[in-house]
Formats: sequence, structure tokens, C-alpha cells
Amino acid sequence: MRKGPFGSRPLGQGRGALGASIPISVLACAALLALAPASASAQETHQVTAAGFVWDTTEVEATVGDTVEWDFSGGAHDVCIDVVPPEGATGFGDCTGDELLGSFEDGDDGGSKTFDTSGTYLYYCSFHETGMRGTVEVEGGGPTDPQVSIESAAKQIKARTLLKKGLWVRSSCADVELGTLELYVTGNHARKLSLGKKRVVLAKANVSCGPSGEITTLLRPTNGKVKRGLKKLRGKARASLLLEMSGEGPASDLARVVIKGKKRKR
Ligand SMILES: [Cu+2]
Repeated sequence: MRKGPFGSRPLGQGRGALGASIPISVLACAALLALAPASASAQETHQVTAAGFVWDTTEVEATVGDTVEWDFSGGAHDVCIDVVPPEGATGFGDCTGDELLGSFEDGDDGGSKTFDTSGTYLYYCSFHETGMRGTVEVEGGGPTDPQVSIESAAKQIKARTLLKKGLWVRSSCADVELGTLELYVTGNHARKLSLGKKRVVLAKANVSCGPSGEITTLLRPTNGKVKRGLKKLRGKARASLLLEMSGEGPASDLARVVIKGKKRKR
């Protein structure tokens, strides 16, 4: 077996030290969580500690703004990090162009990085690649913008179908709570339905955004005047589907639906 300057154990056997160090890091993590403010956007600090020739944590889940601290005090290690794995073998004390966060050769006993960009980062000790390797998964961060989107609705619907069965609309939502979905006509299209020329709502429903982020709504015309107009429709009328919701802020989406009436008389 090769006898390197950092011990002759194969990397796998370093795991003996792993079991002993986990409770310490778990306690450290729990202590940090307890100190963190209750706000959901609070930045966290994650700890990774060298335990022999492995890191005690190899998968860190972080949010944009979080910091990860690596501790290799007492060991001959360094920490290199990049978003792509190193090409080929890494040299002793050589990050091969990746970012060096700290090295025992420079008198460091660890390193740290605050993540401002989401992505998957790979960290490793260049002396003990590939045994000392792990990933930091950095996600999103910050409140997302309110969003709604009409995902599916018939592009065309027969006036008869709208009267009898209604119109199913599937939408997606994020960071909104309540709102309305309505089907309306204006101008010439309202006239075709014998509804004057103003904006007339044909069907309307209250919607709320659940944890699934999906809304399925059945729109049915309830107004008698609208029903009579749909029965009398000749040719096509263009209608609009408007989804308006709000949460931290307003969000809306618009889609078109063509309503087909009876054939025009010649
Ligand atoms: Cu190392």
C-alpha cells in the first residue's frame, strides 16, 4: 500500500472516525438553528467537519444567502469548491483552477463560503480526493413573486357545451391566496350574444390557491340573460378568460376562448 505523508489508511477506513464526530456536528447544527431568528428568510450557517480522511457531512442543503463553514483543524486538509467536478485527478494542495477556501498549508484550520447563487456545488479536499468530497445544494432564496397561470382551458367551446357542462379551467398559482376566474366578452362579441357592447361577464368563480399550487375550476353561466344569449349565438364569439389573484401582490393571467354558436343562416 502507498504510504503517503498523511497516513497509510485507505480512504474508506477513515469512516471509523465518522461515527464519533456526527453527534457533535448535529449538536452544533441544532444550536445554530435554535439561535436563528424565526423568520423563514433567516440565513443559516452549515457546518462540515473533517473526520479523519472524510467529511462528516457530504450533502449540505442550503438556501441562497446561507454560509457553509468547513473545519479541518488539526488535519492536513484544504477545501476547494466549484460547480463542476474537477477534471481528472487533483494534485496535493492544488485546486486545479477551482476556488480555494482555505488550506492547512496557509495556516488555515478551515474555510467558509456564503452562497449568493443557487446551484449544486462540489467541495473537496485536494489532498484526499475523492474520499473527501461532498456537495452543497443551494436553492432559491427570498420570497418568490406572486404568480398565476392559466395552464389549460378549451381554446374553443360550443355554446351548448358551455351551457350544459360548463368550462373546465386548470391553473397554477404561487404565493397568492384568493381571487377570481371569469369568462367575459366585450364589444362586437358581446353584441353577438345580444348582451350590448359593454364588458359582460358570462361566468365567474372564486378561486383559492392551495398548497398543491394548482387550481381546477368549473365555470358555468348562471345569469339568465347570458344563458339566453348563448342559446341564440350564431357563428363565433371571442371571449376572454381572466384569472386575477393576490397575495403579497397582485397577479393575473389572460387566455382566449372562442365560443361557437349555431351555424349562421344563409
Ligand atoms: Cu484532506
